Amino acid sequence: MSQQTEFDAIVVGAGFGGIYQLYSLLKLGLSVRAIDAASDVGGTWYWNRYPGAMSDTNSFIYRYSWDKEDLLEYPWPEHYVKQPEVLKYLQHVVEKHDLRKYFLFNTEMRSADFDEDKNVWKIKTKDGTIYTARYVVTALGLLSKRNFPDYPGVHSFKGEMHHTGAFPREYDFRNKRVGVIGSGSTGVQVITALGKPGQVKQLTSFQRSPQYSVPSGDGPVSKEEREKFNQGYKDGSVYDQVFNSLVAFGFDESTIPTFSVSEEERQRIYQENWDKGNGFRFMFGTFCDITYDRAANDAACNFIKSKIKETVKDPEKARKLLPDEPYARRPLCDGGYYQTFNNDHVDVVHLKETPITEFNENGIRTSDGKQHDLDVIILATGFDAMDANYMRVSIKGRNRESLQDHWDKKNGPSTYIGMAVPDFPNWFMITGPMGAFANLPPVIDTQVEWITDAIKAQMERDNEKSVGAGGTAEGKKTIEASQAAEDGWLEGCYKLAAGTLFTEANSWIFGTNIPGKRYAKALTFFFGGLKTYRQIIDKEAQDGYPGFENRAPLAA
Ligand code: FAD
Ligand code: NA7
Repeated sequence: MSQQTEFDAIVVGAGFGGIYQLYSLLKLGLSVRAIDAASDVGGTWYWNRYPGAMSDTNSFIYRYSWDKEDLLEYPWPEHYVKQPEVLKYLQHVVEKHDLRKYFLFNTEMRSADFDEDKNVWKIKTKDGTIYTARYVVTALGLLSKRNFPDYPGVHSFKGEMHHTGAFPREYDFRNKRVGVIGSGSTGVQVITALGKPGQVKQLTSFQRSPQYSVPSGDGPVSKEEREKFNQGYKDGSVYDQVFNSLVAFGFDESTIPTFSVSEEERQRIYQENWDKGNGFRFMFGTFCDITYDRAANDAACNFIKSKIKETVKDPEKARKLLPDEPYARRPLCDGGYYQTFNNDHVDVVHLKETPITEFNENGIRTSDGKQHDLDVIILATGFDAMDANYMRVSIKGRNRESLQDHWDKKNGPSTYIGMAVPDFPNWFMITGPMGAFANLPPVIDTQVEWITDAIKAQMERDNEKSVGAGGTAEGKKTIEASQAAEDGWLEGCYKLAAGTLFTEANSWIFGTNIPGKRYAKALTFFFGGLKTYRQIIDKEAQDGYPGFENRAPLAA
């Protein structure tokens, strides 16, 4: 029997976003498949298996909000979930809801073309198969295109070299000299894990920009703590707080300006949050102005720097680890990163002082002429984020215009409410550009539920008698964002971002981490917070989708 290729909807991606979207569209009665280039579900947590890989959102809210039974019963023994646990959790959700049969793995989308005559999308995959669907939802993730450094001789290294985003499942570095390039969230996790005694013979961090990292506050969750969280899930207070907050990290953001309190009180507040742990808590839970007021930012930086100096015993290592930029990237937290450098077998090379000049057979040479012999090089060099996952496939909407052409006109990625693009009918994105900057599972839940409602509303508008038969698109109208709506959203996003210090740091958030990136310095998030984001998109739905148009097929 030939394989079915016509569906009501195709979901691309099998991470948090793709799994929930598949589940939700199936519940609507649609015929759906979810495809992924990977060989199993998990997304981020399928690919990122490096030592120390974990979430830096607290466990109680790094999960779906919609499966109440799982919220109460699914185990999370520590305050942060580690990669194998998140992967297992997502696999569990898939099994529990009997979703596995709707996935097509090892199935990479290479192109998507909108057929205006029939109002259907044609998705071509790596093996040449063409799937037809009325609706497409892309959940490609914002951090899945890996960034590789381009040093002279990079391919001549004879040892093992792994990017953290595609790490081998089995490794043993116990007698190996390991170099880690990168000290963002991932580098900090790798170094903290491998720097512990007995993990490797020697560990060298090749660090270009030292970062501000605060303790995570990880540790076992006691029975009493779990009961308290469960009570919060039951009475609704946990998600009431999360969905009505700015960054959705499970704590109340501060409303106090840094210099409205005495120096003594300021230090007390920093210390209190340092002791509680979590990067987002430190950045947003201490004072309200760290991300936009330079003096407030400096004060927070000074507190963290004092902790680095206090923790790292070797003054030369401590000097190298001190950041010299504002505290304005996605905030980091760790389980003993700075302490790791007190181990004799762990060292740091500051690449701004002695840049890498070449990779060679035996390792890495730096500009001071020093040869660093290595057995393993770990590239914790991050991702070409956000729009990159869309740029590497060909997506063509109305008039055969590509998404890239559309974004070129704006000199950067643009969407309406982070989920739709004009002239790309019946096509929605999860975690696309210009969505809310916040803890992602609650953002994903928000977007999936909104997209599902929008599709349902469109089907009701078309007065469809039956769905689920596959290939039901012909004659039906589309739902697509209007150009005016996208323009307005973009303008609002830029206004919101104008005041933030985040624009000053080189990071994936603005695409400034990738040399020569097409849309460098372009905005990629809505910085107004999850609460406001939800209010705006709820109103869009309640008002009958005024930012969207409905168009009949040309051949109708
Ligand atoms: P992903 O999980 O990235 O899944 C996208 C999937 O799409 C991938 O499996 C990919 O193979 C597939 N795909 C992409 N393109 C194609 C294509 N063309 N064809 C077929 N398949 C395709 N976020 C937080 O909020 N808190 C955290 O603590 C946190 N920690 C993180 C730690 C790490 C190491 C990383 C890398 C990210 C972290 N994130 C965190 C972000 C994380 O990506 C999100 O929390 C979440 O997992 C995103 O889910 P998703 O479904 O949107 O995308
Ligand atoms: P990040 O945060 O982009 O960090 C990448 C790191 O790699 C960062 O320290 C970079 O230094 C460094 N880097 C990148 N290219 C090079 C080259 N060519 N040479 C030396 N060093 C380099 O990625 P992560 O994976 O850590 O985290 C991404 C997100 O995943 C994170 O925010 C969480 O949401 C999870 P730089 O700072 O550019 O000087």
